[in-house]
Amino acid sequence: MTARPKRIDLLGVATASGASVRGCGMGPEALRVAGLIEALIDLDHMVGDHGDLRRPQPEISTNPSSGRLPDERKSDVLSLAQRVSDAGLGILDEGHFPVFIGGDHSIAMGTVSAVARHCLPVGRPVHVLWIDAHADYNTPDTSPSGNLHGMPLALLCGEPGFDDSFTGDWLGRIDPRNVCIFGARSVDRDERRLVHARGVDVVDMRKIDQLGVVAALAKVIDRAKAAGAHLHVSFDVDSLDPAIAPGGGTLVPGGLTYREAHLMMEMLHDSGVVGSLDVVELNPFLDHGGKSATLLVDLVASLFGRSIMGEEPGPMEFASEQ
Ligand code: 4U7
Ligand code: MN
Ligand code: MN
Ligand code: MN
Repeated sequence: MTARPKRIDLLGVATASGASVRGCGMGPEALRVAGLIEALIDLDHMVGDHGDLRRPQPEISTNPSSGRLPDERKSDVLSLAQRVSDAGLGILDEGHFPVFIGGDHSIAMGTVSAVARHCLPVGRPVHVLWIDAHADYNTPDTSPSGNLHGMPLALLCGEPGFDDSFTGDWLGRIDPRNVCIFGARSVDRDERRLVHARGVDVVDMRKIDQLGVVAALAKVIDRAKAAGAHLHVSFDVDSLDPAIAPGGGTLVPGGLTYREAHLMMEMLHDSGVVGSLDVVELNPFLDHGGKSATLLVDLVASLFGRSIMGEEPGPMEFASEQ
């Protein structure tokens, strides 16, 4: 059973600058409206809400034909990543459990680097569980789209191919052999070569179909436990099947089912190794009446201890009821 974290601290990052589809900047507010804070309080957790980080100016296009220029979006992503990293480090140094709510997945450059800055100086390894339809391991050379939400893992793992403007606290902090991409079903051609070459563990949907989520996830948990690692979970809404979670800009059929996703969260809770969480890529504009937002809140609640029957009774309690 997990020891209760002292306090759960939410940090919203209201941005879509890493994506080409707009709307996931509204994700943090939608998760609050869907009852994220109330669900955690209902589980007897203390919750702090740090509000949302966002770019200082509104996202107004200066280029009516094709939206905001790639360079503008890139500088947004980089400056936000640094601010997320600093704020996340502050939360971790206080001893609280950070829940980062996106925003597009480029914010994970900041979230994972916060964890690395907190853990690595004291010799604690960082393992990353990246639950996603995609591998997010493109570099500017391999990316078919140029969108930065498809590149955070490559940056975090120190892939070459990024220009000098990408210097920051996130660069090359993570050992790719400590990363597991879980739920993948859309990996680009050259991206596939990179993840193989670097030894990233990819549990794709076929493996999940064959092994089941329990066996597949147990391996990840056992590895993190054996290493005494901090496990960071980065949950992209598009890991879920589009039928149950339509609120994403890059949906791919054949995703995790309702029960598979819940069972994963329940196992992660019981493991006690998870120390930080991202919930990213929710696009309320594309969602169907809050369906995906509500599901995400329920999944986060499962990760923080909600279960169907409540706590398992201990042997004494059980005996006294006979
Ligand atoms: B997400 C893509 F080409 N691989 O790089 C790319 F298919 O954070 C998609 O997982 C990336 O939603 C999706 O643009 C990024 C594409
Ligand atoms: Mn992603
Ligand atoms: Mn994705
Ligand atoms: Mn996406």
